[in-house]
Amino acid sequence: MSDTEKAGISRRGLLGATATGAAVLGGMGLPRLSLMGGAAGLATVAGSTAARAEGGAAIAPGQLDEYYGFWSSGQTGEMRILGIPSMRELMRVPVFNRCSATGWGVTNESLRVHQRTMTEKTKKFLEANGKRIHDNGDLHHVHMSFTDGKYDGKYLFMNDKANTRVARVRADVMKCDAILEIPNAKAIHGMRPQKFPATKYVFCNGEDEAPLVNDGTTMQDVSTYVNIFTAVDAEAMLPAWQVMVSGNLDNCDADYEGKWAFSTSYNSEMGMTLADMTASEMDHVVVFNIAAIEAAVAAGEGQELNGVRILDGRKDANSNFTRYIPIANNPHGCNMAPDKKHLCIGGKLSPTVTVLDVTKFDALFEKPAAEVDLRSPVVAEPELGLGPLHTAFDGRGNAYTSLFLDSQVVKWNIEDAIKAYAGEKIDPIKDKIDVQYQPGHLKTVMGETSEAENNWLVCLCKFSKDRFLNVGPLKPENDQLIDISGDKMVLVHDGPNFAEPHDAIAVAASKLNPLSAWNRQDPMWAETRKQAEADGVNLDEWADTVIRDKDDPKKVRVYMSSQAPSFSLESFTVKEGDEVTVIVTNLDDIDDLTHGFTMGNHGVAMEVAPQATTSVTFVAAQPGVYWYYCQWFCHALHMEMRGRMFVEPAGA
Ligand code: K7E
Ligand code: CUA
Ligand code: CA
Repeated sequence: MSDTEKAGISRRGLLGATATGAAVLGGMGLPRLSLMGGAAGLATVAGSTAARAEGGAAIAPGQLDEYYGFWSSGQTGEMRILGIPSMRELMRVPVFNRCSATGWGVTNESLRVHQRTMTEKTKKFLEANGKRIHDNGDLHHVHMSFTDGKYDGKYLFMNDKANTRVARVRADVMKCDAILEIPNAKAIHGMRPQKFPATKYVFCNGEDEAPLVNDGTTMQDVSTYVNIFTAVDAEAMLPAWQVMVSGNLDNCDADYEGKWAFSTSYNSEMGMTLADMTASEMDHVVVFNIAAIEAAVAAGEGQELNGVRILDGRKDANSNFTRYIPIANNPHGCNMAPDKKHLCIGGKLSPTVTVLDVTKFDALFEKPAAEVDLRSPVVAEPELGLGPLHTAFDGRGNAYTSLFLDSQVVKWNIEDAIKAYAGEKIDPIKDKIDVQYQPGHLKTVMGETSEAENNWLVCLCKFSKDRFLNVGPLKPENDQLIDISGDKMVLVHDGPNFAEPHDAIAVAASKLNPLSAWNRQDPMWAETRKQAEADGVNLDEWADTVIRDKDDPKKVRVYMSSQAPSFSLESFTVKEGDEVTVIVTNLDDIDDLTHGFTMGNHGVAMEVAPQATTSVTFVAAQPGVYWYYCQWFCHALHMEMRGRMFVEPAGA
């Protein structure tokens, strides 16, 4: 029963309550819900009944959300932070994309992060191409690091399907500090941190298959194609080991004992066309045996390719690294329940979710694969509706599965599904709710940890169609907020969102404590500080030095400080064609006092947050006067925070 029901008032009734009613509820331990925000806070939702019903979870101005929502953004390539339950967008964190506001993808600090890569070959390639990076990404999944099955507030990890990469965001500053291009694999899709005992590995699924040695010699021979599962060392952000598998890898998750990782595979057929990929009756879930893999890696088994040890876990190899559990054709979601026991596999083409008891996986490895009943861990397979994709969980034993084709979320009970599978006459389905429209991932609060809560469900709908004002042929997605505190699910908010959040997590605000100003010694600009030291410049003081490199006279370094409302340099002079590096340290340490540096007509702009040192390198264009300015509103005299770059003719 929900708190509001306990109070004898239905949520919908509550939504229609007057400010007086709201004030009463404000004393009922629900101070953060909008409806209790008092008259002023209700201004935006006090329209029609419909508007009230759907604006129900807004938070009054000035009130903070209870949860951080970390959203992926698909092909936009960034991570987004939303507040839950208000669904207000709080921040965008550029990761795989080029960001005009912050300079991500152009600043030297971001380029160093972008260029962090495994192979010497790639490094050389990047160096040879100067600033060339992939500045697009397809970021489907974002997950936080764990300690003991719980979010530890340290890192967020995310995948880039487009360029086979994994990135890490530091939760103390909410900036990306590592991007790893994974060798040997193709198209990292499913990605999950190890839950227990802590996130030592980030498990990464390779979705597309390719020749293991992909040098163009066997392109047409699909028998040389393999799929690769990668464990990335979460701290070093380098590949720890890889396993070759049969069939592609879609979504993955990990258990609560640190023994297994598991991945769904929709193409066990290893087909190249749609017809081929859907030809079989059954696909599979691959179970990875971490201890067996680690032992083999330590013993130097397998082969080393591009600096990573690869083991053969394909079906024919009959190894103890993997088991292939048959699942109805083309499964998708792979979600471990907070009960630490049950793994739920979304059927996608099949109307079922297959429930696997992970405590039964040990038995699969006790004998060779051919001698065990690979379906023996299946404890339930409820028929839930059409197009089951992903499953989320509350802390009461309930599961919530998105039904893509039915445009619904179905709430069902895991234990009841197990009883029904065992033959008892019991309907595991508890409720269904229409969503708008075609849901993919859905998320409960901390439902991917052992601390699942029972209040909110966010459903990420792939289509919004008629839910918002028409903005042209390209429509927003629709992230819907559903109240799951009662027996019935209640839709409380529509949240339009830009392309294309696949996944999200909700984390209690108490788990995080981000900084309000940078630490001057932050590793992000360690290299820049080292260069400054070599140049005899103290970045902790007002710096206004222009240095021409002794060894490479085409290179100029311009050291500046910022303090509202001025830069330390009102002008500086360079020559046409010079490679100019501007280094700005923001000496302001007041909360929220971010400056910026934009160089006119050079395609250069960057954020300089409190106490940050950021730098950007560009080539001085044709002779003339160029204005630079602070583009981040910082002061009443912010417009006046500007200066000139004089570019002299090259020969002068
Ligand atoms: Cu969109 Cu997680 Cu890439 Cu399902 S995946 S919907
Ligand atoms: Cu400094 Cu605007
Ligand atoms: Ca298939």
